[in-house]
Amino acid sequence: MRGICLICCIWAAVAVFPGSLAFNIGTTNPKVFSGEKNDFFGYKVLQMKSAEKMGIIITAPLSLNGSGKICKYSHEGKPSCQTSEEFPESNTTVIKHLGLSIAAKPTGSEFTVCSPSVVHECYGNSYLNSWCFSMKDNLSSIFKPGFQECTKNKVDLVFLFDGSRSMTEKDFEKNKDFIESIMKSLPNTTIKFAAVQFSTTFRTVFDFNDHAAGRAMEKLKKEKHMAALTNTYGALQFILTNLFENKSAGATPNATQVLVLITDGDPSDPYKNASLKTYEEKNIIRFVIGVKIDSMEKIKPIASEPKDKNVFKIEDYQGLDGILKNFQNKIFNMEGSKAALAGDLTNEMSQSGFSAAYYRDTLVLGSVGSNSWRGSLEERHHQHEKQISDPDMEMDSYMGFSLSTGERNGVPLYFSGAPRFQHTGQVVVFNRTGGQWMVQQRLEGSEVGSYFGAELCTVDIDLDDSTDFLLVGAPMFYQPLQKTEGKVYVYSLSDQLQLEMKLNVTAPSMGRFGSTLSSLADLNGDGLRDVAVGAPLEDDNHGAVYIYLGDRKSGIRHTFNQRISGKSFEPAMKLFGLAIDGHRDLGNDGLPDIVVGSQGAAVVLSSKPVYNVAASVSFHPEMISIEKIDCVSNAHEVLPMVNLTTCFELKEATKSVAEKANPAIRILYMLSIDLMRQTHRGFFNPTDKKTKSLHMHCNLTTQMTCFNHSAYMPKCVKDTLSPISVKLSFSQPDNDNASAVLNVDSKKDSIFEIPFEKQCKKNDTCIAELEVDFNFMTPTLLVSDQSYFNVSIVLVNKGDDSYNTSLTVLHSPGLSFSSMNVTKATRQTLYECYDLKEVRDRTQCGISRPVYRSGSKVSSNRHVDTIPKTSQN
Ligand SMILES: [Ca+2]
Ligand SMILES: [Ca+2]
Ligand SMILES: [Ca+2]
Repeated sequence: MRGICLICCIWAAVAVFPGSLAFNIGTTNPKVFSGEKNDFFGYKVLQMKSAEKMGIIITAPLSLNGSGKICKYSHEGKPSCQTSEEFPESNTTVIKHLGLSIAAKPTGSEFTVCSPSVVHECYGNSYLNSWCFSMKDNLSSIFKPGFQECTKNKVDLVFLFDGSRSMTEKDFEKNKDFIESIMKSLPNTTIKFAAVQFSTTFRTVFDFNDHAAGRAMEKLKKEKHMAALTNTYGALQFILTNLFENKSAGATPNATQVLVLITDGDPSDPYKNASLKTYEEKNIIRFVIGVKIDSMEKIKPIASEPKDKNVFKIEDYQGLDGILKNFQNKIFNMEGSKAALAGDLTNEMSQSGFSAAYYRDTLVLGSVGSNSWRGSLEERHHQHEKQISDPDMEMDSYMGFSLSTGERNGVPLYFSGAPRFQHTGQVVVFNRTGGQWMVQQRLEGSEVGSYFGAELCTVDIDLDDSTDFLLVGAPMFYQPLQKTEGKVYVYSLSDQLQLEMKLNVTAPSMGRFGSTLSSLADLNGDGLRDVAVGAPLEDDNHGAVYIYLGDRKSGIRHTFNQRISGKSFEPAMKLFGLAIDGHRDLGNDGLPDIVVGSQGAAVVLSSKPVYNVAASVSFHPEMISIEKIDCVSNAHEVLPMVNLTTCFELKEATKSVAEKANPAIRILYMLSIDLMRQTHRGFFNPTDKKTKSLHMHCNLTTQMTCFNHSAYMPKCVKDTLSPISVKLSFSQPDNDNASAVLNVDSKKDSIFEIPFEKQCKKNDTCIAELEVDFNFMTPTLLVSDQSYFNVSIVLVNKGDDSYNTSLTVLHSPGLSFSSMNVTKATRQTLYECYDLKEVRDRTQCGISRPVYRSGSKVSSNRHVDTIPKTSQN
């Protein structure tokens, strides 16, 4: 029978991948698609599948003077590129940076590219916005994401005109004409007008309700000249109370309020800071038109800032005609440019499509700029658009900077990063309940300026269509002591739709680790998706991509499994890791490929098959014979110990297409005897007792491969109680260039024990039963010089093996042991007798060391001399 020690493939995770940084992403012969560095070719990459053909999309958002380009490459054949100039809209719109964001439908056949920096005009002001392009096979359609219109603004405008006696009737009429002209030129606006004549007292000529009802012009025409003083400050207060703050006069809540003061004299009443302060606090825009006034100093304070744009000086009332056009424009623009004046942008700068993602066939776009850069999401499904925002988002938070979608137990979830929220960043989770998107949870960043949430990635670790983890990138997270930049947080998503932080990983260096996050296909064949993290500024902007193997409990493993440096390519890449997509097999070998974008090139990296090794070791005989072991005779002979047989068999963990799989993995394996003991009891070379280890290179295949080795031992093995330990270990020394790789999780070492032969009945515990029989063979002892006597000793072992057996004879100090000889023995018995130092009354003999076997019986004669009394001292 053979003793067999099997090392089976262990599937459980082994903590850390040792030293080497390579695993199964091949980097030696990558497929490289090159483009212009200045065009930022490679800014976004996407794997796609059209009509059963695999291909990749690469964008170059700065090509063609910054208008952008999208190129599509099939595995064979030439690329087809599309520029924004080919879209009819390019005649009327300056399309910029096409390809800054990209998203593919989960089916992979349709994708959307956006150019979120299109300049558009709102009533004379330029804003950034976007166009997006959806492409399916070779058909493309263009659409303008919603919620980026120029916001119509409500304006309440009051004319305050001078009715003092210093003006003529003609001037007074001219003034009324001016007001009438402005109102007539703005017929279809949301502006509501009112007018007040002031002199010593004040009178509402028409209020907002009159204007809305069409009575304004008539009332204005009938208005009589008051012809008294110029109580300007009193009039300002009057307007506040009677018009701007008076709902019954038709004032619109939250309207932009505008006052146009037309006067030909300095105020007669004293300067009232209080009423001006109220105007200031309420952001009421004030224009002042001074007629025939030498110095504007007294009326200038009434105008709002900027004074040089809001104060007008004219020579006489005829001059009003000259400023009419200018004034009309100013007021007209006010309707659309509340933002510019009051600093509150709604959708003028939304930049919809700054980020893009699909949830099933619904496209979701991030609109970072909407609502004063609070940001929002825009959902687009069959031409229906819906804006999703967080009511508690603060200004300048940039929500929509990043975007990821998921689903847990059938509930759709949108995740969006607001990396500037309170300067530390935030991620908002939206959950759709009852057709409404509600904020489910918020995750907060911890470090100011870390850009927490600048990149997001959901992971369905077990490929069951239910999201399990959310990865959040904080690419600017800086650790000054370690000199590292970038951090990735991993959150698990519970069935209750709650995210809980499981782990975070940081970069080993500076380089914006976490700028890109991508959920990959299962690379190593453990049934769990794996993850790539980009650090595009590492290694002096050459960039690097880190591969983390997926983990069911913590999302990813604590340590990366492979680092691919942009510097390792020939020529070296720049900003390698700007974009990553690796969720499908682009070829047809059944193994996933990863597309990595860099500045000027996109690289397709193929994954190699991963194999587990089933290794077994058997030895023969199953126990080491102790029969010839002899520590008594001092022989330096070498004895055979056992024959070892090691067998290896490869089993693929990945699912490569069978006919192509013909792996030959070259491994280095090592056998060692008694590795942990100070003195080893065995060796592999019979002529060199130092050879306690054996190293072998061999090629493994899917066929079982076996190797035989002989192990030896010295004739004297003192410890035959504890078994000999043998360690088998193996590794793949050069997996960089190999066509297949050893699984990092495959167990690569094992220790097994070879016992020494034993004859012990109970539980391997030896209980020897030694019996000694002793007889004098010399009938009388004559005490004299040169005298001796003989004794016979019989030693029987009736029990189990006896280890390190010794026989001690106690005698009077006048006797001296002389010699011993075996007269009869059941097996060869060696012995060694010695006097003990300074002890004169006993003699000890080692019997058949190390083992006096069970059932042995030995008879011996001992010759004992008497020592003369004189020499006893
Ligand atoms: Ca899942
Ligand atoms: Ca995996
Ligand atoms: Ca492949």
